[in-house]
Amino acid sequence: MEGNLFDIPGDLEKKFEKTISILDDHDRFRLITHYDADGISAGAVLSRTVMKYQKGFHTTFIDSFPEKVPKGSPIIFTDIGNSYLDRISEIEETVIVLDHHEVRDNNSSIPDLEDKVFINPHDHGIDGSQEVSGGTLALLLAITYDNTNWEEALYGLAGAAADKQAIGGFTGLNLQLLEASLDKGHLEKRTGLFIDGESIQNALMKACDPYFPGISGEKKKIKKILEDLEIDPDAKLESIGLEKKRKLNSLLVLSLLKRDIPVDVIESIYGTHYISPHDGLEVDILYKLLNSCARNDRPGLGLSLCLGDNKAFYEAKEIRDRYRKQMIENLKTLEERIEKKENIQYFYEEKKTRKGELAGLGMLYLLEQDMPVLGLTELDEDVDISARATKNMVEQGLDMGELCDRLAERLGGDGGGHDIAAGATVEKDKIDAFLKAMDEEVGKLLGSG
Ligand SMILES: [Mn+2]
Repeated sequence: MEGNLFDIPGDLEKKFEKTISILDDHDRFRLITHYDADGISAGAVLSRTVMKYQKGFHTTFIDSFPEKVPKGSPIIFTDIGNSYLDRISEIEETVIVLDHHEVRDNNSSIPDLEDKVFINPHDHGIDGSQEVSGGTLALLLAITYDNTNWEEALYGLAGAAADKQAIGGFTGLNLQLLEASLDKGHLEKRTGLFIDGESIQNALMKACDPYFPGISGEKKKIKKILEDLEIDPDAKLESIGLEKKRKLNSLLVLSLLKRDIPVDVIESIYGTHYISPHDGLEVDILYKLLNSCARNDRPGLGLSLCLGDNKAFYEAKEIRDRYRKQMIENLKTLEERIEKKENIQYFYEEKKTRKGELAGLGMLYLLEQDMPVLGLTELDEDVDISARATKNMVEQGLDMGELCDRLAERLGGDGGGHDIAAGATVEKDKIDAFLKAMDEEVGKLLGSG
């Protein structure tokens, strides 16, 4: 191993050393990873790594503690585990946990065990919510294990991007890993719009993140725009000249400015792309593919494509295209479906799994910027709620996670999450009371009520 690759705290380095000796001492591993894009990314980095050393592995995806803990080989948990350290301590097998999630009720009671390694960046002064993800922790382990593993950079950083750690640029450990990958030639840079498709017309038809109101998915409008700018609709995005690129960019920026979308969101439609010279895949596209796989209950497909399965890659692409098409259809009608109270806006959405993303994209690119949005899905007995705010609201003191937690609990439901993105569940006959209370609380905080 290469020691002191990065400026990581000594006690963290010791944990990596212990992990590496476990990797060296065994030739079969159970990899258990989180059921989301960052989890797939972490699982991919470690699966690819152990495969290189002819070690056996079996990778599974979970979103809560496994009902049956596998026996017979050391277990490596990635992107999940910090909430279960007490139960993990009781597992007979050797266990390594690489998880960046912060656990509020601290785990200081967890003893140091000979055959367990718990790697949590928060224990070492590293902000796991911003500076390192499951994928990049796995990458750090892979390159610490063997300095030739830098080609894993694409897969690791995709996880960090999926966990929204690339917004405004990577920072901390993520940034160190990115810069080293660029230095070593395992990633390359280009700048451009964060839209992609077989042609420029196709990319705009499918642009849902970023979403351009009145343009995305509007064939006639797109044709007209491209004609006016004298851009061949069938041309590849990379091949149009700089001048035309600039004009197209300003036009898209304008479509968002008209909606009072904040500058930092508008700036995020264009930026640096990081491409792997090994397979031409870029971080931005890979993480979006992995997101689509996870959201369609196909994390295994995401892992397969990372392991180099071309068929899996095309299938994931199809799933993502289908998803983008549906999301655009939903975004197009979102404004008509929005209902408003004095201080909040909300909408009903049939598909539970879609409403969070829809609320998030709507809040970013489309909806009124002075009230948070709630997406509601009616289930058998409950209403499931996804709440999204803007950065600006959070800066004014709004904490949707705290509100969802407190207001739902008061009504016998439960909720929680982050300041900017949160969720709750309440019984159907409590939803009116929940919305009313939310409206009042938001009004108090944002002072518009
Ligand atoms: Mn994660």
